[in-house]
Amino acid sequence: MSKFYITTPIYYPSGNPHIGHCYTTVACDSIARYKRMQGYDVMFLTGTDEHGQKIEEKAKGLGVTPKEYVDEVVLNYKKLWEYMNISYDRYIRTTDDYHVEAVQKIFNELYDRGYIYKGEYKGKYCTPCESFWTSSQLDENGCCPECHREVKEASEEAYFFKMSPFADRIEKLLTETDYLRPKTRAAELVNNFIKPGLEDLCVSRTSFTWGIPVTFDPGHVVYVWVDALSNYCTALGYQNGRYDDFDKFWPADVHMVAKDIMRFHAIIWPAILMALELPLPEHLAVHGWITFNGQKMSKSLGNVVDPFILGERYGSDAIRYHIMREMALGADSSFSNEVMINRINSDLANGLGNLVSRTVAMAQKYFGSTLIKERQEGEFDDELISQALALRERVDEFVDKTQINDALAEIFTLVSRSNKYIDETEPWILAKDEKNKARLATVLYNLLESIRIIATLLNSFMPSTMPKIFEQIGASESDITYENAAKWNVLPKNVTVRRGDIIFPRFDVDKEIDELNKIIGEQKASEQSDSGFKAAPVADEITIDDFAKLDLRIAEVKSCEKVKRSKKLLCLQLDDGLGGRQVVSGIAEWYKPEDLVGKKIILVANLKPVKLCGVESNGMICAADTAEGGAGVIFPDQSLPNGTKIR
Ligand code: ME8
Repeated sequence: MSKFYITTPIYYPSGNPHIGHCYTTVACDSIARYKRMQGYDVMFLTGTDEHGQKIEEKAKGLGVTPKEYVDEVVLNYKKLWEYMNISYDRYIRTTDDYHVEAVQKIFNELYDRGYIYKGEYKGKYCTPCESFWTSSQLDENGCCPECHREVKEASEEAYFFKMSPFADRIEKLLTETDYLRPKTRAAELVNNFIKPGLEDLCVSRTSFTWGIPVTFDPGHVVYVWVDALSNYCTALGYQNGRYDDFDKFWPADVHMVAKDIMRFHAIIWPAILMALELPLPEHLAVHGWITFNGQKMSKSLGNVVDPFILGERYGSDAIRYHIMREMALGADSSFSNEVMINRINSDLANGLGNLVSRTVAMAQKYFGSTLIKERQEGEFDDELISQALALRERVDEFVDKTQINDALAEIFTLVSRSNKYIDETEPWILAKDEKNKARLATVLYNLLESIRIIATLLNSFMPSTMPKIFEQIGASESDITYENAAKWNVLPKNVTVRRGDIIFPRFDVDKEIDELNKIIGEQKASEQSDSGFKAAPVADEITIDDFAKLDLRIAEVKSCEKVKRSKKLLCLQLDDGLGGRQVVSGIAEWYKPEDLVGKKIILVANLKPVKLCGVESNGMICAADTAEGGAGVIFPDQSLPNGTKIR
C-alpha cells in the first residue's frame, strides 16, 4: 500500500483559533480523507508550536507559567478540531519531551556537520520591542517596523546556520521542480531572498528562556523556527524513540501553509533538510489568507469568525464547504457572513439538498420507496451518465494538485447537471401515465446513482453530512467505495430509499445577518467582562512624587490622518489648551481617523518628543491593551475643558 504524509503548520497557541486557522486544517483533512478512500496509508499531522518569547510574555501577563498557559490553550485547538471533524492521525506539541530531545539532537548534528557556528548577532535593536531587525526589515525611515521608534546598533552572541551552501539547490527546487505550489510564487522568493545572497540564519537566542536549550551552551535556546519546522520529522520518530514511522512516511507528500510562512517552508526548511542529508518533501502548497475587509482575519474585526458559533448555526460541514470553496490556491479569500449564507443557500440547500430531497421524495411518492426493476433508457441519460463517470478522475487530479476549490466546483457541476436532468425528464409528467413506469424508474435510478457518486466524492470534504445522504438513497457501505465512484449500476435495481430530515436547510439572509450582528455585540460585551482575561500583575510601587512627574491632560482631537507609508500610525492634531500640538499614535489598526475627530482624549503632555516614521510626536495619548493585542483609546468626559490637568 502506498503511503501519503500530509501536514498542517503547527499553530501558535495564542488564544482562540478562528476560521483562518480552520482553512488549512480542513483542507488537509479533506485531502487526507480522500487519500484514505483511495487506499493510501495516510499520516495526517497537526499540532501546536508552543515555544518563544511571545508565549513567555503572554503567560507572564496572565500570571501563569508558559506551560500552564499552553496546556490550557491547546485544549481550544483540540476541541475545535474535534468539532470540525478533523481526522488527524497525530498531534504534536513542541513541548513534548520526545520532540525536545530530537530538536536538541538535530541542532547538535547540524553543529557537528559544520553548518552551525557561533558568532555575533549584530543588528538594529529596538529596546521597547526587545527585537533585532535587519536593515532590510526596517521601515522607510530606518525605524523599528513594529513600533516605528528609533533602533540602535547592538550585538549579542548567537549561533548561526550557514544557508549559502544550499542556495543553488534551493533555487532549482523552487524553479525547476513541482515543489512549490503555485509555482508563480517562486520568482518573489528567488528575487527577494536567493539572488541578493542567502543570509546565514540566526538559530539561537539568549534574550528569553522559554525554548529548547542548546545542550552544549545552555544560555541559548533554539530559534523557534528550527524547533517548529523539525516537528514534521520528529513527529514520525526522527531522532527519538517515541515513534517508528520515519522510514515509512518521510518525505512528506504535502506541507500546506498560508503565504505568511511560505519563506520558512520554501527556503529554510529545505536548507535544514539538505544539511541533514534528508530527502525533501514532495510539495509545499501555499494558500492565501482568509481576509475580512482586506485584513488578515482576526476576532477583533467585528465579524463572526468563531467557528463554534458559525458551526452551531449552519453545521460544521457547511463551514468546511464554504471556506474550501472560496479559497483558490495562492489567492486570498475575503470572508463575509453574507456570502457564506448565500453560498449555503445556493449550493447546499438549493443545489445538493434539493436534488436529494426531490429525488427521494419522488421515489417514495411514485414507487412507495422501492423502485421497480424494469428499465427504459431515454433521452438525456447518456449525457448524465458519462459526466458522472468522468467525475472521479477529474476530482482525483484536482486533489493531487491541492486545488480543493476546483475539486468542489467540479463535483457541483454534476449536482447542477443532475438537477437539470430532473427538469429535462419531467418525472411528474411521466408519473401521470402507468405505461411510463419503467422510464420513471430509470430516471429516478439514474438520479440516485448520480447522487451516490456525488456523495461518495464529497464525503472527504463534508464527512458529517454525506452519511445522511447515503442513508436516504439506500446506499450500503459497499456501494460507496472509491472504486464504485467511477461505476454505474452500483445500487440495486430495486433500491429502497428512506426519506429523512432536510439535509441542508435554507436560511433567511437578512434575518441571519441581524442575528449574527447581535451575537457580535454580545461577544464584545462578554469579552470585556470575562473571557479568561486576567489583569497583568501590578507594576513596581511608586511614590506620589513619581506620579506627579507625569503631566496628564485632557485634549481634543481636532484633526487626524494616517501617516503615509505606515499601516500602524495615525497623526493627530490636538487642542491641548496650550496652543495645540501634534501627536503620533500607533492605533491605526483599530481606529479610523474619523472615529477620533472631535473626541477628548488623555494626553501625556510632558513626554520627550520623538520622531515616528519621520513624523514628530509631542506626547502620547493614553490607551489600554485589549485582550486581542489591540489598543483601546481612553475617552474621558467630553465636557472637561481642554488642558485640564489629571491628578
Ligand atoms: O505561523 N487565513 O503559526 P500560526 C488563512 N507556528 N490561513 C490562516 C489565517 C488566515 N486568516 N490565519 C492563520 C505559525 N492561518 C507557526 C507555524 S509551522 C512549522 C510553524 C493558518 O498559528 C495558515 O495555515 O500563526 C498559516 O500558515 C498558519 O495558520 C499560521 O499559524
